[in-house]
Amino acid sequence: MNNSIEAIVDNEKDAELKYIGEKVLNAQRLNFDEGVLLFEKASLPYVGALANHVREKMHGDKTYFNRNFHIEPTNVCVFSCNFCSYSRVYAHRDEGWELSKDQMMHIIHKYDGKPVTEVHIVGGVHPKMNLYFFEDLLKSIKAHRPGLHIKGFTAVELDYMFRKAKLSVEDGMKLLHEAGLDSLPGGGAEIFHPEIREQICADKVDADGWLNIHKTAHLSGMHTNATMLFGHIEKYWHRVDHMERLRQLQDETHGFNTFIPLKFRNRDNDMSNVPESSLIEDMKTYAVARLYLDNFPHLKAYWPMLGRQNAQLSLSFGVNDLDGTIDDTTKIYSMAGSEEQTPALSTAQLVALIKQVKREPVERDTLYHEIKNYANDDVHELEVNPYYN
Ligand code: V47
Ligand code: SF4
Repeated sequence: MNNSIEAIVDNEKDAELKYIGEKVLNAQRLNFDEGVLLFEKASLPYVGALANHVREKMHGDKTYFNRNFHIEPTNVCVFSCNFCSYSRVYAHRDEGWELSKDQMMHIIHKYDGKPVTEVHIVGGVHPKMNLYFFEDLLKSIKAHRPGLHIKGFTAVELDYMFRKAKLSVEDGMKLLHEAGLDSLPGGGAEIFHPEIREQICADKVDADGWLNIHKTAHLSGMHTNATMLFGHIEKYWHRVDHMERLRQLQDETHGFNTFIPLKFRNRDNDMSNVPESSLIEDMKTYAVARLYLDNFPHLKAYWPMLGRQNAQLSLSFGVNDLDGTIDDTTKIYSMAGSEEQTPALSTAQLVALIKQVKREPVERDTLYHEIKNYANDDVHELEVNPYYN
């Protein structure tokens, strides 16, 4: 039997899906309706094979990860996103935490001499932690460790900080960039379409505001990521609409590095009645994202949220990046019901996970410069049981 991707497309019985497959083989862009159709009609093996074809054409077997750590300045938040299990509203701020600059610098110092390349700073939106507080923090981090890449602040946090400081997005971004901010994480995007956004996170920055902040970062020479919170009350077309808006901005700026679909987890939040999506839906979402976002270089599965085994599986559905060896699994997911209770994966464990599924582990920096390829390293520390992990 011929299992080549050409034969898989050729054997597809549905004419529309076959046509989409031919477009993928010819590197032609999918349109909105084709994106929706893939979600609605394609079998998992079909969409997976197409996504894997694109993944291997772009990256071969390479699977990237980095060495990073997180700082979460506060979980106090002025907003009240219904899916969030993490924040404590400002009125109940005594139940939350707020780190001082010294406490955050203490965390930075803990990594002195360790081979981490990135700090990811993200948290709630605290009214007292303003633009100038973070400017000072960024300057102190860079003064202490200039080579550490600072990926920080979602567009939601930035929108609030800039508005409060009465600065334009351009001026606010310039100030933080000059203070040491190197790139933006992808959070806060959720689902852009107002029909859904108004139901799940009505009070924070809207789609145009989010996109404008990322556009401004791109135009000032910074790279950013983009997320999509999926598997709750949205329909397939909302996901495609979300990706369409990102694809259009990327055509303009080429500033996005990575797309990160985030699976909605339903524990301890105001959407606990909404069931979580199935593994099949999750894999399909990665695959369609790989096919639709033809101008995004990377697709990331965030393993603390997805679980290790499913993250391994995603590497056959278009994913080529597993985020990092996070030392302190971010609380936002453990509080929302992610099964990942173990606080960290060592580099050896992450390498082993990737090798188990016959991919090539590559340590990268934030901007995807290769630091080390582990293809020929013996993995001594195969702590992850291949049968029962
Ligand atoms: O925007 C909140 C999500 C995001 C839940 O850029 C939830 O490299 C699932 O954006 N279930 C913040 N998700 C985290 C984030 C991120 C994470 C890792 C890497 C990068 C990157 C960015 O967390 C929020 C929201 O979409 N989130 N609550 C929940 N219950
Ligand atoms: Fe605040 Fe972010 Fe949680 Fe929304 S998702 S309530 S903005 S911490």
